[in-house]
Amino acid sequence: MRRSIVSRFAGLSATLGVAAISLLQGAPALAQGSGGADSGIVGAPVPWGIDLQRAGGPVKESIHDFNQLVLWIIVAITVFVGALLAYVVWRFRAEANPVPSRTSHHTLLEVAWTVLPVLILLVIAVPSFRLIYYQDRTQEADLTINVTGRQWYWHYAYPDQGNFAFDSYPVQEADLKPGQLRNLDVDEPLVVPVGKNIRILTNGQDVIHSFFVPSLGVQKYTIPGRTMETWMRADHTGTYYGQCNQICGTNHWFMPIVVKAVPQAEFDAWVAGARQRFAAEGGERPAQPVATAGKAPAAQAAAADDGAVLAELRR
Ligand SMILES: [Cu+2]
Repeated sequence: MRRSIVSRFAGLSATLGVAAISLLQGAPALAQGSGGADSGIVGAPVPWGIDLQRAGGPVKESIHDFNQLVLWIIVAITVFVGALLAYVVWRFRAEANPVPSRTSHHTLLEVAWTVLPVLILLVIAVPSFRLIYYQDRTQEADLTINVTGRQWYWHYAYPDQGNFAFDSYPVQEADLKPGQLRNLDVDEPLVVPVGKNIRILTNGQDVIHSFFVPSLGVQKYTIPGRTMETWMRADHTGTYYGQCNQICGTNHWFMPIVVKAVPQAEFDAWVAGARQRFAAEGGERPAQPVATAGKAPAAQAAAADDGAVLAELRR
């Protein structure tokens, strides 16, 4: 009995240590990449990063707040239980307490340790539900973007800006330019105006994918035959990275997401250029043969076929 209490205490000390470390690294800047003054925020994972990614908009800020609340509740509980265990180990050790009490019930205590956790759960539940509904959709959308998950790339459409559409593929490692992130940067990022509420409508073409950009606090499944809604807003210019985070097949890794938040004027200029560029390309581009090389023979063959057909059509 004594040994088991000691080992439980040891386990708890370890838990406390982890909690203390989490607190020490509370400064969000530690866990994030930080862009220069020109590039704005960079929302991306960094080596040895702990904590959530830095918030680029209001949804992620709310997630941070909720995370802080829960963290402090966990810390308080851990400290309380740890202190209680330490006291019991010391106070009721065999030397100090040779004749153990045979008490097995204590009504007041039992009610307390039932009611108190219920109250704590209520304190967590209320802001949790509020956050879920806040993330769910925006009342006032400034523009809508349709996001389609496909095996294995993203397809974006801008119905409010002339309904142009394009595909987004990752940049191959050999083609990375300085500052670009391996397995995260793409050839055609999703460009959005800063400070605007963007309604995201997701759809899947083949299997379930998931549109996930952690620094903007957005995650939504893309399900075939079903349109789902969410929203995001970037309050700071910058580049926000994400990935498909639903295991969707061989090239699941092949679906990074880049959201570039730019000032309205820059967005308008991009839209004007993009409408021409993607209209000329019919909104679709052949899958890049190099992209699928050595990954999935079937996909590679299909991509090569599509590419050949489209290349033929263009001649
Ligand atoms: Cu996917």
